[in-house]
Amino acid sequence: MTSARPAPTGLASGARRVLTDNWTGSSTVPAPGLYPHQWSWDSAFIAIGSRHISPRRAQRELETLFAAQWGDGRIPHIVFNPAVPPAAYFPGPGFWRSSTAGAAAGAPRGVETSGIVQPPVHALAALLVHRADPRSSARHAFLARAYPRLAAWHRYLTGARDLGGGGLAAVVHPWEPGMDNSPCWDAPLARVEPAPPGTFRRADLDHGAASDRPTDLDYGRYVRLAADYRDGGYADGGAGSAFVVEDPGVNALLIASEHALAEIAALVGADASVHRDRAARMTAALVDRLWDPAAGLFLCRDVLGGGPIRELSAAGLLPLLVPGLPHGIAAALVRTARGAHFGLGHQTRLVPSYDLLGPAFDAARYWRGPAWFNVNWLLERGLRQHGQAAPADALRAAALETAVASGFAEYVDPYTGEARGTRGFSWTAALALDLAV
Ligand code: 9YW
Repeated sequence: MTSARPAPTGLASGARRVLTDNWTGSSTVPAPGLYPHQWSWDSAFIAIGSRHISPRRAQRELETLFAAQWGDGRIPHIVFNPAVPPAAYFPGPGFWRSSTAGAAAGAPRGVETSGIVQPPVHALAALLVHRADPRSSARHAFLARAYPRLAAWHRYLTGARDLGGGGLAAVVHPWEPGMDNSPCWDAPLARVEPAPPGTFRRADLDHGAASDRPTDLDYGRYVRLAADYRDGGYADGGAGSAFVVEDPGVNALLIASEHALAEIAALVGADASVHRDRAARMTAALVDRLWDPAAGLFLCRDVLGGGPIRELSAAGLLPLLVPGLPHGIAAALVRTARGAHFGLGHQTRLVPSYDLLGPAFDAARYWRGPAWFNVNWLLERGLRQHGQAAPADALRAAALETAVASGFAEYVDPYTGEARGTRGFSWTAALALDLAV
């Protein structure tokens, strides 16, 4: 318990019910219907919560994901469940064709996956899962088996994905940073010729209001980028990529996970210093390449367009999670979070995904304004890490109340807390449970 206030009534039982209903026997779906397979960063957040229900189940959640890792180290953003009908989700296994199109990159043969990645929260999740029950973890050699997987994953991101050449990991698709239709992608995406509307069918609109979701034009561009990446054998660094961006959220999570990996290395008797050194180098690169003192925020960088993307996204606050962040920068981030653009502690109930004053702000539409529980969980942790106990306590209380009142919604209106997207969303339940215990 991090604060004296008790969790709202029904939180623990409701959260447990969501996680139990969404568990398939080997992993947890983000939400039945809308997302019927296993998603990468969802599983990391889910494991952080489900460790409080069953540490062994949380270990298995991550192990199922790790089993789908590619030979080049990438952990795919979706692991497909072969029992789910192909029409249930788009783009499904027939689109990505990982076992054949990804063969040169070492895609596994026995399981179908997507070919892109999501933010690397996994080492942090693995460490927290271990700590929930070190004896169970030791009995199953959980960390000893996870460590080489996680090390290869980070090597992929810091090697093949250093597409800007400045020591940060780049993303090659708007789905990779996990914030699909963030206004940060509008400018780089404008260069992408959309796939024609009649060439694919959006399954997501069977489950969600169109006004809460990305537009058809967005989807046309997502499909084009993914198809081009697939047709190039999922090779990185080729001339063909039309979207290459350095995102502060992805890199902050990578650095926080690199610190966790150093701890894991020490626990399994490996060399922790390589991870500490890499975390320090990446922290310097993050500040050097993405910190914008005038904005008081980290900005995304359009690697192909050659400069910072001047949109204020909650991803730019996530470096608060980085342990060695210079004090002056951490203090500026806290001021920005509490200022008029994000309204923490006064204007908003939870921190919005995007600038309240930004031209593209929309309180209902996905990553263009709504508040998400994973972002708020990360910020709560970051605030606490930088000695901001009072705003962290307030954010925690607001997240718990909103999680229950919204029926564990996928995302909410940042001002009112009104539920948006799907309900019974796994990471909302998992992270609320983690904040409550
Ligand atoms: C998609 C599963 C995923 C999340 C992403 C979120 C959304 C759409 O749902 O992506 O079809 O992959 O933007 O962060 O992992 O919950």
